[in-house]
Amino acid sequence: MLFKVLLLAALSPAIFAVDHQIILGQNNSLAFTPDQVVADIGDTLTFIVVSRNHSTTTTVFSGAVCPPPAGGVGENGWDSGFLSSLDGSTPQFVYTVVDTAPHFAACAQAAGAHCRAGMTFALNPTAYMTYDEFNANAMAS
Ligand SMILES: [Cu+2]
Repeated sequence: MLFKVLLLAALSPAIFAVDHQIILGQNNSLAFTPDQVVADIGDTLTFIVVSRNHSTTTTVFSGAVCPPPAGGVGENGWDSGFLSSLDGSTPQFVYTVVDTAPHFAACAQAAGAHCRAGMTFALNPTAYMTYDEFNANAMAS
């Protein structure tokens, strides 16, 4: 029995990994839908651009939030680069969660204009680093 429990624990990231789909530009909006996700190590985030041309790029929680810098920031951060759906496609970017730290991201388009309009996203926000505070920081940056 103990062996089975340990085996299950060892295999669980692969068995129970969840793919979280996040839409960029739903209904032509400047938004990530949903705007925040709680995920475990091994889960994936699949960002899907459905209108215009956007990116998902990690940035700082406060201060110079917008625009997020090319390459993203933070340990285990990410940068999809610009993904255009202007040709009718729905390009995707997949990020595999590798830690439990909070990560904050935004769209890098238009020199930060999308970011300042609230096109922001949080992975594993905390009670002290909430999505709402991050988004307020972005809109004020
Ligand atoms: Cu954008």
